[in-house]
Amino acid sequence: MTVTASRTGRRTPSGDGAGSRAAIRSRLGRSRGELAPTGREVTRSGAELLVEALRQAGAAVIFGIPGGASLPIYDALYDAADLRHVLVRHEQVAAHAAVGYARASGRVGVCMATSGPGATNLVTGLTDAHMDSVPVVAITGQVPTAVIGRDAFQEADVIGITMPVTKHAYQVWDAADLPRAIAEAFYVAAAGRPGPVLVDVPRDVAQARVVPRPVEDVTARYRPHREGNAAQIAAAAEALQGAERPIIYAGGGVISAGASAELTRLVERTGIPVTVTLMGKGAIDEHHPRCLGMLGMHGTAYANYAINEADLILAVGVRFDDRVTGRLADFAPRARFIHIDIDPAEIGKNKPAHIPIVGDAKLVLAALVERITAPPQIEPWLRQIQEWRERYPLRYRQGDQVIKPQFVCETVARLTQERAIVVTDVGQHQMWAAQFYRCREPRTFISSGGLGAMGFGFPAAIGAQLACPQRTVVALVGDGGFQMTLQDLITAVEWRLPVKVVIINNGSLGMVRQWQQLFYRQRYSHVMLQNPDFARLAQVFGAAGRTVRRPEEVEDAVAWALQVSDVPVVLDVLVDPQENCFPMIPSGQSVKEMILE
Ligand SMILES: Cc1ncc(C[n+]2csc(CCOP(=O)(O)OP(=O)(O)O)c2C)c(N)n1
Repeated sequence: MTVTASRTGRRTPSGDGAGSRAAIRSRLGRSRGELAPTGREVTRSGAELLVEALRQAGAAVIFGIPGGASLPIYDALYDAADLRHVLVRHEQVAAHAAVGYARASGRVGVCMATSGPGATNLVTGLTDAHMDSVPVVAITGQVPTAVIGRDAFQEADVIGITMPVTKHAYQVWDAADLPRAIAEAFYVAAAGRPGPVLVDVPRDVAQARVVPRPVEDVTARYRPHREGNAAQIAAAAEALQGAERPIIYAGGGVISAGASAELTRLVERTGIPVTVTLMGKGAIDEHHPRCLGMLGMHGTAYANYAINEADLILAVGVRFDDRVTGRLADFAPRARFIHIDIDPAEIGKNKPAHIPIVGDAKLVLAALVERITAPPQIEPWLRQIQEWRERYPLRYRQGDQVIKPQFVCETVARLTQERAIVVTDVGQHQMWAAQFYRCREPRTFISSGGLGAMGFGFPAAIGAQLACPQRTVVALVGDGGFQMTLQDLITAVEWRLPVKVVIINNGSLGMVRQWQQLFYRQRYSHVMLQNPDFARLAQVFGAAGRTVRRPEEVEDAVAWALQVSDVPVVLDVLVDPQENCFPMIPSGQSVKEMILE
């Protein structure tokens, strides 16, 4: 048998302009080559090497769907009983599930798709992982090297398409390069600021038989700077000690760095109040007396007032997202900023940092705590914040007729003692969940933060439940978003995953309806939903389902859902269709324009 593989392992780093068809064709012209083993060595197929490399990298669960271009890989997976492959029903689900898996566990999530439509279906999930800095490795099949760039059947230029939304994308042209590419992909995905990495494997490369080579040190070419600069850390400590109105603004970077204990220690050592982003929920126990909950567009009024009046902000693992800052010029106008981030590109991107510290949040916060000798004198500031807290609490009124969505979130919080892993979809319910479910630990609140991708919640809950089989996983979803990926109820049934899906059913695309009401003169353009009977639909899939219509049924229904242990549960909770999510800082505005209720 003639074995064909490229001699040059094609490695396509992001940013080399490799996306265009012309670029691919010209690369083709340059890189054809034959590599034939002598016959004496033991050869293995590229697909076998890939599967072995996945095992070596510690992959335990792969979410995917096979196809023509990935057939050789799936053939190798046939013999890999130790690698659990979860056959989902849509590749978008595979990518979101890999994200849920990674965010709940801290391990790299893995998804797999065939070429063309399989690969393009991953793109939303990869973009979500990119925006929220989640370590994911996506493996895609590709058409054979001989036809790449020739509009072959099911060909898509997945490197070009995903280049802007991955940390790195490889197309492997030499089967012998696969072990290194996979090892490197796992390392790059998790190292420094985490993110998605794609490995594209042409079918003939997966089929080619080659002599394996040992994998060199994959850490050599990419070593993010982890230790913060000591002088800057000392300056930060001094600034914190001298501040009168300091506040800590903590984000998802604290959670990915595993820096929650260090953050809590800093808060306790200094007494400085802390507010978290949507991604930062769980970075500190939100029941901590110094925690002000979430800030930003739908954050607590007292967190936003505190940020607005602060004289010093310690921003850690955050990116000054516009949902947090509103109009940048008006964000914390009197404050100086200390900004800690592993990604130097973040520092000064949206707001200039007076004390920039590039480094791993865990190491930097630990060093900073050591440097604090005298806590700042901030009693008047704490009193002021307490006053705001009492004057502007999160509130809603639950009557005895219609169910308020906030009450559903609070009931879930109460009955789980806030010890569950909560995964949300995108919309009003997401913000109510963020407001009323106060997280105690890191990795227990999972939401599509940066991208805001509807359809994320339920698949990510599948991933979280597979990562943490012993934990209660609750997916709080909207009736709109759930319909984007609900076909995978059958996957959850098949794997006996007891995910609790709680639909906050307001009969509309609620968040859009809210904006139309407030900012488009109540011209409700294409937001009302005709919904199926979700409870019956769940039962058809083999899941448990129940419809909840009245306030007094909510508690019992949630308690019932929590005790189901072997199938997914769908609670279709019919809530007040008029309810809006407040407080709200309208898009692009400032605290001054905050709508309280
Ligand atoms: C894939 C996708 N399409 C469109 C949007 C825009 N969008 C943001 S929130 C929202 C409404 C969500 O409705 P629903 O899922 O019912 O949740 P609710 O706001 O009612 O809680 C829409 C359409 C989006 N975020 N994602």
